[in-house]
Amino acid sequence: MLFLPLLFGTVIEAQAVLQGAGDYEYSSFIDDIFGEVAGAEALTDRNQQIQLGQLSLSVESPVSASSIFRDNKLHLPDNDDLSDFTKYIPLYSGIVTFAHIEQADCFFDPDTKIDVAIVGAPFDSGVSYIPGARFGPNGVRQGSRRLGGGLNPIRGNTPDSKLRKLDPYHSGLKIVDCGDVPMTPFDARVALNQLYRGERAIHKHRTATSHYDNTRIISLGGDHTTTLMNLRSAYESFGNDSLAVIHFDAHIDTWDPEVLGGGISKYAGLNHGTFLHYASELGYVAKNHSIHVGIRAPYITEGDIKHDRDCGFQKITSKDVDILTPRGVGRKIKEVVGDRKVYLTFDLDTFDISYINSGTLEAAGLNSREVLTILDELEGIDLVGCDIVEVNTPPNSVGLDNTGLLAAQVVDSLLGLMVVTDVN
Ligand SMILES: [Mn+2]
Repeated sequence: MLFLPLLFGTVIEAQAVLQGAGDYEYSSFIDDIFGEVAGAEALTDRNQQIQLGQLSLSVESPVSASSIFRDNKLHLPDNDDLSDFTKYIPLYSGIVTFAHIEQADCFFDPDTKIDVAIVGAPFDSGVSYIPGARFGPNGVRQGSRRLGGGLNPIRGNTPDSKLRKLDPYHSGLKIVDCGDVPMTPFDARVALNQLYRGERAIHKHRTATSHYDNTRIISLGGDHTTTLMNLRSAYESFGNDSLAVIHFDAHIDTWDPEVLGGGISKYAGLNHGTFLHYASELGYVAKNHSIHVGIRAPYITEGDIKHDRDCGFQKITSKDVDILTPRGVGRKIKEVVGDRKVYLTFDLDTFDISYINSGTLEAAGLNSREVLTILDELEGIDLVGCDIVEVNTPPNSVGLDNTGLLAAQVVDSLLGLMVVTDVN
């Protein structure tokens, strides 16, 4: 009981300043909640008393908490009135979609117009080290609950950036959450084909207001093997021309299947460290216009360096970020991709081990500001598809919340990059 009168005393002091200064009606936050705390006359008298030193802000204050509640009874709505349910929805409540965007039936209702679709790829049967990314789509959505609206003071790198003025969630584009592609955990070959067919079905939707004819996809992984299917569907849907691939990762992921897979079987050869070898071989990767960012994991054989170059990739290591600066890294990436159509794939292990849980953690990684600055520097690229992968958020895992939250923040940036070129 000691604190409430002091709190209200402070409010009344603030009110005295405003009343003294002007000739407008003033309603305080407390007034809005409890009704008028005290009559205007009583307040004026009391303020004068305080200013003259005749009244101190003590527990003997005539405006006590009990008198406030007694004089300002709560008036609840009618028993059958639910109109206030739509006025304020807590961000931690409700059925969870990415950033509270609407859910759509992307697979069985081909007539729905969609500009950007978010879809989960819950799969981790291609991991060489730590499984758990099958829970990634759910982890990203849980981590995205505070997103979904409003301008962001750090979106965009400069005050005159278009991103700085962008609220991607209310830009006029139709952005939906498709839920997840149901990928069987028991046969990776079938599961990856399910993902391909799911993405193909989404890509076939027409757009609502976007200047692209086909729906663009942001995929939530899932281990990095899933990117091969994302790339395949994007490549086929956007002109059958190779895509400039921006690959954020601690690892090169172009390993020869004979090297990472051991030549045991063809099935074993396709995994989260070899998918870019296959993507390159299949012609999805625009050679000389594709780049790795954040590389730092050891090579497996000496031949890996040449093989990686043959797959068409340049690279920026994690230490290069110190030399080039994050904005310099962004400029370098833009130089490399030019005006080609771009696919961006983001392995969460780009971040340092101190931030996240992922499939193959590596020390000496990037921090969250560096990543967000690099991504925003890519403003203007022709981004036709992207994904976040290796989001390890299995039940009871350490660091689960931060992992999902950081992954969601990356998706938020990717969404900004997709939307910014599509609005005036
Ligand atoms: Mn990877």
